[in-house]
Amino acid sequence: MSIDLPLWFDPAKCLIGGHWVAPAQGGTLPLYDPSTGAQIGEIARGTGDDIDAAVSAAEAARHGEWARLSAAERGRILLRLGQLVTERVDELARIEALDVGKPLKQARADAVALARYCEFYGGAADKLMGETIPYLDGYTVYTLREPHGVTGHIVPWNYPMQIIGRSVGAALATGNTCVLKPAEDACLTALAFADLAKAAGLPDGVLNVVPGLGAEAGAALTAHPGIHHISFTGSVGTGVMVQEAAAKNVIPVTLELGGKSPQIVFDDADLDAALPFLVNAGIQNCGQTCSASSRILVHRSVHDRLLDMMAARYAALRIGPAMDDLDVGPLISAKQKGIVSGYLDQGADLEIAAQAHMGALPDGGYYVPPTLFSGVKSDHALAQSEIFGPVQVVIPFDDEDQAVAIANGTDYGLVASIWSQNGARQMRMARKVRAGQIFINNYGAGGGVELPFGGMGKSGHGREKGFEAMYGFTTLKTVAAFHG
Ligand code: TXE
Repeated sequence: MSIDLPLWFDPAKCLIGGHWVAPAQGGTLPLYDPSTGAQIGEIARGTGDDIDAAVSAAEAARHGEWARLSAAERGRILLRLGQLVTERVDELARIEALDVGKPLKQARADAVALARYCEFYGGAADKLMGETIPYLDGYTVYTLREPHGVTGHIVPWNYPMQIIGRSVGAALATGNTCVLKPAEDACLTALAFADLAKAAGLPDGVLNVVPGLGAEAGAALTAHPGIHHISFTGSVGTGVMVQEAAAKNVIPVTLELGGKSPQIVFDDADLDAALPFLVNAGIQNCGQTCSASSRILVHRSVHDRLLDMMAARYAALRIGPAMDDLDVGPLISAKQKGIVSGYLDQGADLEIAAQAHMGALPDGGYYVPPTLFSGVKSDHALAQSEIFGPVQVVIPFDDEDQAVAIANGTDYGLVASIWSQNGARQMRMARKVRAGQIFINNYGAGGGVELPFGGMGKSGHGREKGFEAMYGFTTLKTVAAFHG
């Protein structure tokens, strides 16, 4: 049992106050390779004791050297970190592919995005400004944007590097210190990143990482009275618990809770241009993407034609171990395979328009067949629930109003796309569809780190990415000076 990678850090340790330490209670958790189901190592099982130590270290660090650095100096550290990530992109991609099971190319894109977050927030660190406010005669009034203090970051397993980049990157740029709790199913790149941050010159204690179970380390972090802000990406159920814990300490919380995102295809759409986006947005990372497009809403007049086109693309999908770098890898875990298989069973009464061919796969791997259902009523469980697997449903509509009603007819509102050549329709739909990001004649826009991202409804609240995230990681102070 060994990790077949040259790791330059010990995954059974936490990083606290700049030191690699074994968890206080000495626990470990098994590390599985999703591509084979084999146990390949052990990771640290941090608990409340380690969270206490990490929060204390972050509290001390926020009053130390970190507090005295100028915004430009903070930015330079992030830029150096971005450079170190760039130098290690291929190693980080291999670590992530092994840990998460995503095809190597997709893991590499995540590592490149992590470097971009460091660059973006490094460059933005000294560009966040307050305002002067015209007020009564004899006053000068201005606002200061100050860091919250110690920020908690609970990260899921689907895109560890991207989510750490957007969350920790923005928090550091604005002068906060961080305690990061990566997911028990995928924590290796969080540890790798923290080690690179140390090498980039981030002062000890500014970024602490405690791997562990959600119910142990995660719950201890969210309830900790020493935390001043919490940022969470994960399921709605856990998000509610995180928000309840934050409410008890009266601290702000940013929640990103996934979605049931539609792509809406009108009869005047360029179907050839849309096709790769329609399918890729459903199967990327084996469908385990918060902004996955799991609903394809299509105008009835082009429904059958589009279905045939999508079915041909599904038939060509290649599935296999992460390191084979095909189109689709395994799911993250046996638990996730159970969840997705349960949804496939619920679709037993539906028409399967396409199902990818599985071929010969390692026995213990967590594979499920990418599946496209058609003739799905919009109130069916498969059209309502976040499946978080490579499963898409196609739903026909007759006019714009009906498309809007179906698009907005779930609890979620994360992203949506509109495929149409009609400019006025694009604008109307962009206004009417409930989602934090709307794409017109594309899906995802390449995932730009610059683009504010977050949900409406049960997809969560607060915005990550771009400059907008920096407002969320600061608190505003108004200074009113009377000078006569
Ligand atoms: O999520 P959890 P799970 C959705 C997706 C998936 C489902 C279950 O639908 O099928 O959630 O996945 C930590 N206090 N998404 O069980 O439990 C946990 O350790 C504090 C959507 O993995 O939400 C991990 O770090 N933290 C999503 C993180 O929360 C706790 C990404 C996510 O785990 C905790 C992942 C607790 N009590 C899943 N319990 C997205 N928005 O992209 C768990 N955690």
